[in-house]
Amino acid sequence: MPRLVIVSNRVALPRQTSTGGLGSAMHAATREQGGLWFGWSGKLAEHSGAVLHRQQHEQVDYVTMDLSRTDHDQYYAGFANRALWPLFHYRAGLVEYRRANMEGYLRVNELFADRLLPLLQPDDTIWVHDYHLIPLGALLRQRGVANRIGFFLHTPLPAAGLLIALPRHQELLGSLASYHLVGLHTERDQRALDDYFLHEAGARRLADGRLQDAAGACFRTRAFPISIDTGKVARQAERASRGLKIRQLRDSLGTRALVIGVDRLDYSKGLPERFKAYGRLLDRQAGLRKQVSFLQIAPHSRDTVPEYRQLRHQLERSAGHINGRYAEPDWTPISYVNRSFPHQLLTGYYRVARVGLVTPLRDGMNLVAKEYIASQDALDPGVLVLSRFAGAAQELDSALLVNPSDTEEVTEALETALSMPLQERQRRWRPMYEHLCRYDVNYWCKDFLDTLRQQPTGAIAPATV
Ligand code: GDG
Repeated sequence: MPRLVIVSNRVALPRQTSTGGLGSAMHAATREQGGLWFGWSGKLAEHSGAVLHRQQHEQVDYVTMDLSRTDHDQYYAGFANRALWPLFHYRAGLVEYRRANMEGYLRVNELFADRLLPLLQPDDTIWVHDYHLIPLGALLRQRGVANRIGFFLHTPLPAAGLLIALPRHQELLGSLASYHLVGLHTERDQRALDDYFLHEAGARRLADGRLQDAAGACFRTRAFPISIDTGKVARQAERASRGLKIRQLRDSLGTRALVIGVDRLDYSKGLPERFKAYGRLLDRQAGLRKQVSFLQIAPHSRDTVPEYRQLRHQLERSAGHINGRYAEPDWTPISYVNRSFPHQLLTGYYRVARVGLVTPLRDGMNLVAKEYIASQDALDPGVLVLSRFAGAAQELDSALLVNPSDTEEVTEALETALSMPLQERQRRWRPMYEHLCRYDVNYWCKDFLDTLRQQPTGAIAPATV
């Protein structure tokens, strides 16, 4: 089997706790067939890419490079996280476009291409991940790489009408045509990309369903909903639930129901709206006070981006306000924790929680929703309250689906979840769990890579990025 080369902004090194969704999925892929994983080390140095750090574990070579402060600020904090991330999450008002940042983004993508090139072998299958590295495929083609290259976008993709607001969108998004396969989480995201190419970039649809851009490059787009290692999460949760920490949590709850939220601290996750809905619940249902506790775990992320710092302060105020208003000496309504926990412990918390509250304003997929389902006890499962705007809602359709901006709707869903009889909880949970057992992360990887390896090679026009 050809070697698999994974390229992503960050590399989840072995034995490192990662709070991103990509890490867990990729370990599963590389474990199977071995290969190379290339990316940024997460560290800063005087010069970008001056040395490559190498590590080998099981069958995988991990190769990373440092970035200079300027490259980091322009490529990562600037263009990727202040222009592309908000745009792709439908938050046009938060987009901060600066030409220097876009140039930094292209420069770092060039550096990725230059440093990766000597590490490649002719029959490698290359899999590039996420919005940080959109132009990488085209830049590798310019350097003569003819291998099969696939790209997977982990964020949503908004409608073409919004995408064209990005200066130089043709250059950026048009470069996707250099991949053989472009994967997205949902059919809605795929439609958005197809529409963009067909209506804004002069592409046409070929008889075999692929797209051909104006320069003649042919590529396939398709939805591949990412998933989790369902069996592993279920086993972890079962084991964790017998551990000391989880027994202590159960004891401290007594008969109170636990509502849990677990998210990277990010404005796409709808946390202020969620806190508001929980506050409204306590306001409307005085009888529920002291009967329910909300645990929100939200490890910090992207602290160098101003919007994330503002969000932190907003949430601290909001949690403080709710606790100040409703807490009793023997009851804290919200426990708001900004630390990261070992994953196994997290699955134990999911299992104790009567309600999983997952209400992003937009989310490519949302693995927490899937982990919550996988962690439940079949005899006494909890209820998932899930935003319609998470990609996961396409599959987890027997959850209580809500519009996260509709405070009343989220509050009502919480009420329904907290009073749901056992039979209905089981009836809703079972099909979602069975779906996740069948469509787990291994299925996702295999499906993407099989599809990539089936794509015809050749007819890839040199790209113009
Ligand atoms: C992006 C897209 C897409 C969270 N807190 C802790 C912790 N986590 C783990 C969760 C889960 C992962 O992080 C988060 O994944 P999500 O999918 O929920 O969200 P993003 O990080 O935004 O991921 C998303 C994903 O990529 C994959 O394509 O689904 O839409 O935005 O696995 O359990 N893990 C540990 N401690 C924590 O405190 N160990």
